Amino acid sequence: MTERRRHAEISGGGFAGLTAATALAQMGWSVRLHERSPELRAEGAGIVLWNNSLQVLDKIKAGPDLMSNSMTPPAYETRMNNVIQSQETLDGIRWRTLTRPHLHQTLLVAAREAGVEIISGSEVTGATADGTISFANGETAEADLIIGADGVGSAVRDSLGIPLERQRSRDGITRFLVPRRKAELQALEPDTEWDNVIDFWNLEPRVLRVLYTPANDQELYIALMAPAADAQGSRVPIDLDLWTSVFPQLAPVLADAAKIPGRYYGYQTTRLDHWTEGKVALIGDAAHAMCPALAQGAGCAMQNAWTLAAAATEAASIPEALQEWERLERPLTDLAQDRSQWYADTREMAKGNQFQGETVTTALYNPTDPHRHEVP
Ligand code: FAD
Ligand code: 5PR
Repeated sequence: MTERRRHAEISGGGFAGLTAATALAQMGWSVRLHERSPELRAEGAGIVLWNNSLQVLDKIKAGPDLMSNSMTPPAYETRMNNVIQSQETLDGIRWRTLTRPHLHQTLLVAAREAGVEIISGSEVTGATADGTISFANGETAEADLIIGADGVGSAVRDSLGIPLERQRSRDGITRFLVPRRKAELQALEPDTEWDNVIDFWNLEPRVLRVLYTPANDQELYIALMAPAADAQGSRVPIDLDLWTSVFPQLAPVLADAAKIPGRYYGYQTTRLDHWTEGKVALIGDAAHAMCPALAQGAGCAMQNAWTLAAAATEAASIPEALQEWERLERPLTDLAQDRSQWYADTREMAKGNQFQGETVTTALYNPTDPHRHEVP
């Protein structure tokens, strides 16, 4: 007996949508993915991934490609007014730093190899609980499963009228990819290990922070944080004199950042009343956008993409399976959201020694372990 191949339609070609599409296709589904932009590429600079998403990337066979152009820095260092507070080696925690374009490209290759049909320039306008997706060009399509992975402004979510709460924070950040310039930085500060992640905090006399994250041998990810109320600190392109006066040891890479237009993102959290409705499920920023403190937004997106694909594949009834998936998986993402929001509100990361306890619960999670919800 041959069963009809089940079909999924996905809105959004970001990290969430590409991961879900690849996982479903590898699990035997026919999958169409719609990306509104005419081009398939990642915006933004660098990213940190932890065990939860690295396990998923292994499962969808994107691991080797990812490892080829990423790194695990020797330590996560935290400084306050340039005084080292901690150098956490994160022993026993799997983590990688890389660029967003590299992660996106890796996922795109995996999706294509898995047989996902990717349609760029295709804008989704909404979906219904009974499995109809609609497009800006007036067309509609039917599916056994529809995934809204269309980001923080999700059209799929909004078409379903799912109630949400949005919490904004006082701080925000501008992110850049620049050349490493390790030799120049070493000349300025020879005793510094410039392969570390270095989280340079200044709270007094003024809140300004630079998160320095080597992404590979050539590329450096730097994120510049300032309160939204600080017009000069949050300005783009950045005010080079201001940033260089506070962080003189970073002068060469700040000069590169100042040449890039940049965009200031205010920290915010989006919480939904529910993530699924009938045959529709939401994942990624569409369902659970979070502050970046734990570096878990994309991690949770990929984790939920994988567990959703697995749950739907095993399901006798998709709507019931989706509800059960949310019940089992959502608490981990809620925790990451709450914890990240708390760090954004309190700026407690500045104290150093933060990567322990609940802060790393999501980072250590293995969403591909079939026994993960069993009580030991
Ligand atoms: P998106 O990346 O927003 O992708 C959505 C896609 O859907 C886009 O391609 C968009 O064009 C498309 N789309 C939108 N509307 C439609 C439509 N109507 N029809 C079709 N397509 C549509 N996470 C980490 O894990 N580690 C980090 O280090 C990290 N750092 C961060 C730093 C900052 C400052 C911020 C703001 C976030 C950070 N994140 C990090 C979070 C991470 O970037 C996001 O959580 C992640 O990119 C979300 O992926 P997504 O696929 O859900 O959404
Ligand atoms: N961690 C990472 C990051 O990119 C940001 C933050 C923490 C990896 C911001 O860009 O706290 O803002 C943060």
